[in-house]
Amino acid sequence: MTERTLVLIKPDGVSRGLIGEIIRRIERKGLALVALDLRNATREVAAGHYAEHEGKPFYGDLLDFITSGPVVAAIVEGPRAIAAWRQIAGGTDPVEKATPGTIRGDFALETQNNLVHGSDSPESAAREIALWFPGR
Ligand code: RTP
Ligand code: MG
Repeated sequence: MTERTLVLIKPDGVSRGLIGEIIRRIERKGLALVALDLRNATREVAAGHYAEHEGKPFYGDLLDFITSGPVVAAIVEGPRAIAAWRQIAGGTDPVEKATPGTIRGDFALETQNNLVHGSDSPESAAREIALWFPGR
């Protein structure tokens, strides 16, 4: 079943020059890019995006981080795209959870600065796509 997911390359991924590397892995897996945009997230979009984490100890730092520089926002499509992208990205903690061969496992060291985001369910994907790409 074809599915859509919202992918972000976070500010650390952009500033470290990893856009090409990350896009390459999306395409190599066989997933399709159906929208792609470099932009600065507003505080409002960032807060909407991470609403589920409001109140957690890392929430303020997370909003500061995600608005600290440009991000790449993308809609990625394919069979089981949500799980497929999370497989490529690797677990949230790049050392304890992400395995070598994943984006986080290969290129990241810290849980906050873990390079990429992917929607975690069809409901999250629909909400996040509407937030980042209204009308898409
Ligand atoms: P994401 O939403 O960014 O795809 O990552 P995820 O599902 O793997 O992780 P999630 O639990 O949704 O956390 C969202 C992002 O918040 C930062 N975080 N920091 N310092 C901490 O303990 C902590 N925990 C999470 C990470 O940037 C994580 O990706
Ligand atoms: Mg998440």
